[in-house]
Amino acid sequence: MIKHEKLKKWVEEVALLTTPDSIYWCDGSQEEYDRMIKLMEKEGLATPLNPEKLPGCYLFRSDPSDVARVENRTYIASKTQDDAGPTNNWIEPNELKQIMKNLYKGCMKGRTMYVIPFSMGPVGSPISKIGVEISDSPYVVVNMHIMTRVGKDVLEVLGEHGEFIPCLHSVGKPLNEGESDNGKWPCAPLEHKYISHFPEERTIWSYGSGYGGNALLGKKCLALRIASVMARDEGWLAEHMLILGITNPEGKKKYIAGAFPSACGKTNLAMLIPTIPGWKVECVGDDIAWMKFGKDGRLYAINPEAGFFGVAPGTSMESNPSAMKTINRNTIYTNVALTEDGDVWWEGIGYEPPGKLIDWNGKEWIPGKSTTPAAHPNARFTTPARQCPVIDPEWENPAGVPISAFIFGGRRPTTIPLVYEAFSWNHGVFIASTIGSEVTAAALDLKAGTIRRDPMAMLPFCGYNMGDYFAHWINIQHKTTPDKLPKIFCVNWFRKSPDGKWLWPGYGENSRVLKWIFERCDGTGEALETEIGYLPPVHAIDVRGLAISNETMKELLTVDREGWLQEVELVREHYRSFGNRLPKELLIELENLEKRLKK
Ligand code: SAT
Ligand code: MN
Repeated sequence: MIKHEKLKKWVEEVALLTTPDSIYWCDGSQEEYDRMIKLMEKEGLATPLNPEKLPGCYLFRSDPSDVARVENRTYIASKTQDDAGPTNNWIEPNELKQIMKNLYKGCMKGRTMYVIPFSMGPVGSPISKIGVEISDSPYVVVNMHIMTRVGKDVLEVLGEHGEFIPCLHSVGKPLNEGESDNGKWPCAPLEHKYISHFPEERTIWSYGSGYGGNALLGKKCLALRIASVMARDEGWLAEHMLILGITNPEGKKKYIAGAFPSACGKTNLAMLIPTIPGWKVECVGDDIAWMKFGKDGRLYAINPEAGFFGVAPGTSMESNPSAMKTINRNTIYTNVALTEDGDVWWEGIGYEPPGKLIDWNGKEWIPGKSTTPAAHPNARFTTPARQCPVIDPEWENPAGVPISAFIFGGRRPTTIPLVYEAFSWNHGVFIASTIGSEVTAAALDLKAGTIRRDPMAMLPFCGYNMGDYFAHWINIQHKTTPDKLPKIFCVNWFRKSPDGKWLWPGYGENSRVLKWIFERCDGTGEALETEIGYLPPVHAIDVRGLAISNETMKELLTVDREGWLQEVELVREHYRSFGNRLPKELLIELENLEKRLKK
């Protein structure tokens, strides 16, 4: 029985507002998972895949209007707009609640209301947080089973008075008497979609979308937007970062956390297979890191998630063999293409389609003839982290893993070297606040060549004013002594030559850069002091066995003074948008960089 009065009352209130046909409390069991899948199979929403090839795997096709997070419908409804800051959408919280209550009224009619108690992080870890998601989507239930820890033991930890984050979700598609979804993914039109966060109340309200980060509220909504606010108030870090462990041939191990804007191969890096003999990389997490200082003054990280919600297109035995070996069983596929023998296929899977396909829209797709992508570019797999062949043995350690280094990167064809190290914590925060990717011609609203800045890769995920977030990063160093802080590095796998060719091979070869980072943390790596930070001399990057010329390495590792002076101007412009909330420490770093470059 539910002992938590506040939770019971909230569930009753929501039921009164949304009028579901029934209420169901999730227990997180395999039996429950299987039952939900069967239910959706019957509704025509889940397609079982070939059990010989992909045991326990199912395919879902979402509505074409509901295929990704909707940033322009995502709100940080803090009491004042200034607290949400210049990078977030804002509506006054009472006004937004009124709008949403009108939408929620009767919205679960004809559906079951699922109550999903979940833990972000190992159940009972001092770094973990508990959430309860109410949702009318069984698709959400099964995905939450994989992505978080769902079930009875969570309610036990919660006890009678434990703290939880209420997460309310509806697909926004009530059913009339006798009506069913009949194979059609339920969701509301775009103008009715709201992904809302109330940071002071630590509450999430989502309406109208069934997809990914809009609906699996533990992920971006709780573990980043709400958690970033909690982290600010409580003195820790909730970051959009992968966590990996790297072991040298002598068996010495260090953990690294890294932030990259989307489309930089974060999941690939998290599961990288080193090309340098004797080195090993293991994965703690591919998307989110929660970090607190331990008693020893070091920063400890947990992965609050239990699964990977990864982009399928581009994932192949070449780009990410570990991911491919993770997703061959017990995996939910959304918006990939289906082969005639019940297998999956997507663009960039590494081989030609074996024949006719059914595309992500459910239509016939003929190789060589069809001109649209067979899989949606944001098609996803939801897969248990424990299945990953390179999952780190410590990945569920409730105490977390000690972080030695932070790496920040983006897609920058020019200027930014392959790797360099910050002079100090403040300098590292400065670098992190300026990362971004060059916009390709494909993004319609921005000029090609423009850099879309994505500070700490947190632009869509920071639950408060980004200027204050920078200040939090500056301040957190005082929780420990400088020698205990992670060292901060900037990496760039995406440099191009003037004729447009990649200068660095990337993928497993990135281990060569990780090796230097490891050595720097170990006190053995060589570095040159330059205007922009500590750069490895060419011979300090181990390129044995790699066909790369000395000239190319030099190009990757020299300071392009002209480019950097332009960069200073671009950063100045970027900083202007934060007004007087920008910490003065960052402006000082910018000025010092300019002075060094002009000397
Ligand atoms: O849809 S999610 O937000 O969960 C994934 C992503 O956009 O990174
Ligand atoms: Mn992400």
